[in-house]
Amino acid sequence: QARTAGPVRSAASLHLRAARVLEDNWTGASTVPSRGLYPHQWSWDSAFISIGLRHLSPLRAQTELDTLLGAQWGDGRIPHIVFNPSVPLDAYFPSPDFWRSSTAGRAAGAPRTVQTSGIVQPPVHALAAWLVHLSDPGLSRSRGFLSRVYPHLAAWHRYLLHRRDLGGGGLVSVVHPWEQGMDNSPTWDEPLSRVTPAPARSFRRADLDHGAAEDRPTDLDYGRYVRLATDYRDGEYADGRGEFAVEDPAFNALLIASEHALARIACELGAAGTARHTRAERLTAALVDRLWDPAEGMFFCRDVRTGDLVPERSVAGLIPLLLPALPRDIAAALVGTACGPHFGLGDTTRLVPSYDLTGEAFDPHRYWRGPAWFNTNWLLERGLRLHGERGRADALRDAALRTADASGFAEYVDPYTGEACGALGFSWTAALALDLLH
Ligand code: 9WN
Repeated sequence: QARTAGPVRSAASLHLRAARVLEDNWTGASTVPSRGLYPHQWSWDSAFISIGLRHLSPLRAQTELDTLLGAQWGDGRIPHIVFNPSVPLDAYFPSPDFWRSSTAGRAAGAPRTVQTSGIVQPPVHALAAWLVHLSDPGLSRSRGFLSRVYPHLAAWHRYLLHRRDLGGGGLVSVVHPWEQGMDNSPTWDEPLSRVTPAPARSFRRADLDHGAAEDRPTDLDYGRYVRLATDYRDGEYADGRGEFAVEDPAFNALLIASEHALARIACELGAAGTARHTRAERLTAALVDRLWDPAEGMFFCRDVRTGDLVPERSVAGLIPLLLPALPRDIAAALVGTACGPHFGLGDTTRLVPSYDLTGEAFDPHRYWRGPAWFNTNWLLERGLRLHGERGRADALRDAALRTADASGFAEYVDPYTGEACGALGFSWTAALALDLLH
């Protein structure tokens, strides 16, 4: 049985502590994920951060998203990192001189004045923009927030749906593990094994200045990350050529949830949202068709280069629970899998782990190979609530709040004990705790 972390300390003081983390990580125009390990702006972090920030300052939440969208490329992609020019180059690897966005990304329309990476991250942004709007519709309307972000978000979805349908089945492919956001998930082991690693001496891992080596991806993982990113850059960030192309259920589910949000934004702006809702439903059907495994009761990744499903159980395969148009029997099967021996929800684990508890590669401390993360648990809490699982959703919310607070808003935690791993004072942990509190 999982240990409990004691009673939630007062909600008001939890609110204050979470707000302080976000205050400390605020740079004036956006929020860093963590001061030491991640000193720039990250794409999906900012989306989650704005969802929490809206409870402190809807204006700051709008600014967070405006800053990110200000770095969008002409082809519609939202880069996974927007670099802060005042941070030394050696503070984070890969740095702007690796990505060379303003030169190598010229053909794809990279901005000239701001340096960014050239890959993307999961499209949580339209969902975030809609939630930010709802927190203070008056302020949002008076500042023209939705009419300003809508064309950017529409172009972003267009890029993904048109340039990234590498499997030809209507779903989006990621071309790098960093794009999906669960960097060293065992899901990538097989598709990555075909990639020749860049030599370890050709780069310096700044992450090891801040994080424990046994909690982080290995040097071999990094060699492959660097090789894939180098090849993408050297091909001027043109899509469709790389060795690595994977359809991931979480990435696609977040796109679909965001497409539903974009439909709501369109309605709020006086346009019809029906076509977008219909497209979201069509994408949900494609997700089921291409990635659902009825025998296992969860979604899996499809390796586009081999055409096969990757038989590793990652939390990414549960995230489609977030989708309103999911068939009832599939939603019920996902809840069963989350509560079963592989993820232990409401039973052996305190929070849902990032990877199969019974999997050979399971490691409770190594990054995305087992630890529990707060963004995925927040998404599952929403999914449970959406599909009528109120008791389970309440229990998961309480566990997330206790664990976020007791761990010092850790980046990730041991899924059994809640022990803190990675950075402390991590922004999306604080932000999503704030959101669960409200
Ligand atoms: C690479 C910022 C990011 C998160 C990712 C997480 C980690 C970066 C890294 O940190 O990735 O993008 O250096 O390890 O895996 O999900 O967005 O918090």
